Amino acid sequence: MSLKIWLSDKLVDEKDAKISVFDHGLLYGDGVFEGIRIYNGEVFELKAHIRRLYESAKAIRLDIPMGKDELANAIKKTTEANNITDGYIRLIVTRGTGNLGLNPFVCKDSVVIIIADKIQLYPEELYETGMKIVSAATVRNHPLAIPAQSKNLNYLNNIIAKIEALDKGVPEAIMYNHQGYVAEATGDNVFIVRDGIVYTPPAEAGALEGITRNLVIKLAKEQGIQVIEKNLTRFDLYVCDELFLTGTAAEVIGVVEIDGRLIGQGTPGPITKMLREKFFNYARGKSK
Ligand code: PXG
Repeated sequence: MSLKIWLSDKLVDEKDAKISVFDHGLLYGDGVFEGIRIYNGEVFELKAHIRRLYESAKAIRLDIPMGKDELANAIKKTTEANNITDGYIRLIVTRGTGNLGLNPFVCKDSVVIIIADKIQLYPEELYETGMKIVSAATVRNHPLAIPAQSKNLNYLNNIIAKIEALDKGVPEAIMYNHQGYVAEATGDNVFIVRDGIVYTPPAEAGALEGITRNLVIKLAKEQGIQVIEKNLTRFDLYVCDELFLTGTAAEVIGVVEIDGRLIGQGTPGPITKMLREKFFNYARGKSK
């Protein structure tokens, strides 16, 4: 089935959804994006995603050529035109067509692209058995180079770490920052549990402030669980009781082994399972 894609100011057929080879999004990775879920026909946490997109854009001095309400409307139109009730939205703003120089200001019009499609998920059994992961040797981008809070089209740092994971036969890798503290996984935030307390690295450690992360923190607190944002070391991951990742695609997924060290009993722990279930129900509108 051919999709309808939002391109700049209207819906077009997939085959006509094309951008210039001079688009700086392609030439330099100059642009920003969001990955958003649709559950039961509702765009999940739309306000938070739009806010983050505008903040990512502001950080790189990219003007988004439409207002927030207008953008929300375009997203809605795109999901409806493709009859997606459970799926995934990729929202992209590229710098637009320029020339073969770096100067972004020669690009007159930034390009808004909205794709609504099915989502590629981890197999269901991985949530039951838990995931094995490794530590990446590739250091997370220095925050004074590219801030992790800005979700931009430069994903090579993450992709190189993802290749390390795949080369070792696992789906994810933990990335550490220039100081050796845990930053995040290649497309997910990191949490550990120790003695009943939940810990996650602060954004300053080089983590994207994940929308799933923020919700999981809220859901944990609602259950009376203490959540502490603090710097974590590789050692902390090795000796924790539970380790889990959060993100738009993965939701909440338990990790049972890292760098050959078993976590807890080698199956997803009780707090991981509870938070996964709370998040699952919240996202699907069962416990609002
Ligand atoms: N860190 C990074 C580097 C990410 O790219 C997250 C954390 C989690 O943030 P959210 O807001 O999603 O909780 C992300 C998000 C994919 C995919 O297809 C990846 C993301 C989002 C959607 C899809 O792998 N990354």
